[in-house]
Amino acid sequence: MSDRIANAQLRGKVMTAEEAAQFVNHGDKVGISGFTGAGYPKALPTAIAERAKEAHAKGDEYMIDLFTGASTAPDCDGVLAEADALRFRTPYQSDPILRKKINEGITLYADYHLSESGLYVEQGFFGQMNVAIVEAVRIKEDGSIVPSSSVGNNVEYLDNAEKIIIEVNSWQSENLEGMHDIYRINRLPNRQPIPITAPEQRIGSTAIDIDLNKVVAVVETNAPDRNAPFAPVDEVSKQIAGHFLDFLEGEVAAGRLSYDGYIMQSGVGNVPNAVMAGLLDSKFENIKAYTEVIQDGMVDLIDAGKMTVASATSFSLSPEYAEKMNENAHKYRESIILRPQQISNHPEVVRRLGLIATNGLIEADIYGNVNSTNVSGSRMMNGVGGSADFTRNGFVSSFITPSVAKGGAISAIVPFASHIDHTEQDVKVIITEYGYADLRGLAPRQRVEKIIALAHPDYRPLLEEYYDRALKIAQEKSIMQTPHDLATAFSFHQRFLETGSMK
Ligand code: 0RQ
Repeated sequence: MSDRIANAQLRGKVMTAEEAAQFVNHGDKVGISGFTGAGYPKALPTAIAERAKEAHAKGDEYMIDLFTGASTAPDCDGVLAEADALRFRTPYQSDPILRKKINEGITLYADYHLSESGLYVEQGFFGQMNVAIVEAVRIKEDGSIVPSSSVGNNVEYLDNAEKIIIEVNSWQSENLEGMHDIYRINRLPNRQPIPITAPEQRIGSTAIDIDLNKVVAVVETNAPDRNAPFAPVDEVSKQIAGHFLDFLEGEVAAGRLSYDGYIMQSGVGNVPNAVMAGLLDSKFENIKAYTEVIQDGMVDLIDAGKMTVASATSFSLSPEYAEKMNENAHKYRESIILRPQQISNHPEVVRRLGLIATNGLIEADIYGNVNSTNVSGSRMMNGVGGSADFTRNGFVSSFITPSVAKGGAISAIVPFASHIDHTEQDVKVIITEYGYADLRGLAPRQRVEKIIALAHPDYRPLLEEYYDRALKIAQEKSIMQTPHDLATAFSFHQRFLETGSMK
């Protein structure tokens, strides 16, 4: 048995994943660790999926409701979705098989703000949590657990579930201990201010104390986190990163930002990663991140001495960088803090710190409403994640996107967003490879020209034509605040559904 389990009582609970899966029953609400492919349980999901397949082969029902930090990986969400073992899923996912099951109607999906999902569990909105399954680097002598490469909603699940299963993963570096900062927010009506006034502040403990009597199983694993590698930075991403830096330079010129101490939040994905590559060669120094995930680009900024601290809830690293993190965790824990997602994404702290938020989008409309989640208004992509936690509360909230998707068949700029996650009030800057539109201080009609200029040239005339038509109708009827032609507002989407292209 691994010396990573230092508590005698819990050493007595060690068993196989198959044995532990017997504690997870049909209909259970199961809260697990895991955030963007980091720190999810490696053995139980497959064992639960096997139980589901066996039950289904016998004609029995077996499905669970699964709660996580955010997305996980093929050997977690993927295997469970494949086995039709997921009845309900929240708060975020990005697995292709699970996405298919959600869109086919097999799995119900509740897409919630990541800062609030743990709160909902505490408040009982989902009913009683039955099982918490959490990956740990090690179990300490007193039974408290050192989380692994993410914290997510671990505390909320461990506190609120009836049973606890711990996976101790020896692939994760023991030197991650000391990187976490575990802090519980008092329940209402006893809330106090969260005492974070700078990203580098630590306010809690490095391990999670748990009720040992709830632990029904401890499972030992040795398996890597599974994140996809980032794509090489392409020309479009480079152009977007360039415009983003121009925007930052403009903020410096206007006296709203300094080259020293820019605080960033960055969404996940290839384009945000390219922006970080752009920052490597910029004039910005002493960059700090108060964000949700730490990706390769941030590690590069730390290595280059450009970034002094990164506070997040999880890693979202390529396999190469995950290995590097494991080898050098003793060094990185000096500049990286992993917090519960209620804290990493907390509106109170985000507003106080005055950070610049940067996220991706599916589409923006000509007035600046943004859709991050539902393709053509209906098909779920990933979820809102933490993008709204940061967008609503950031000092400046920006969105970065290529002007087209799917080889040009889809325009990221549309007449009317077919689903709205971020409203015109929250979206301050939009950036594509054609430039940036600074929407601050502008009324809806003043934004239109700037936003259409961001669209791909193939789509600009179609958007201008739409706006002319909308204006004419609005003038006739004296409804000029946000002119629309409702009859054709979704014509781009309709054309795409009918022909496979918005053109
Ligand atoms: O799919 O690879 O199959 O072609 O979306 O698109 O351009 O690589 O951009 O990786 O930044 O993702 C909104 C999905 C953008 C992401 C979204 C398709 C496109 C491609 C990826 P393919 P890109 P990104 C904090 C922040 C919500 C959560 C969030 C997201 C794939 O940013 O999930 O912000 N955001 N969290 O082809 C159809 C469109 C499309 C489209 C792009 N209009 N229609 N498909 N795609 N636009 C982190 C967390 O919360 C964890």
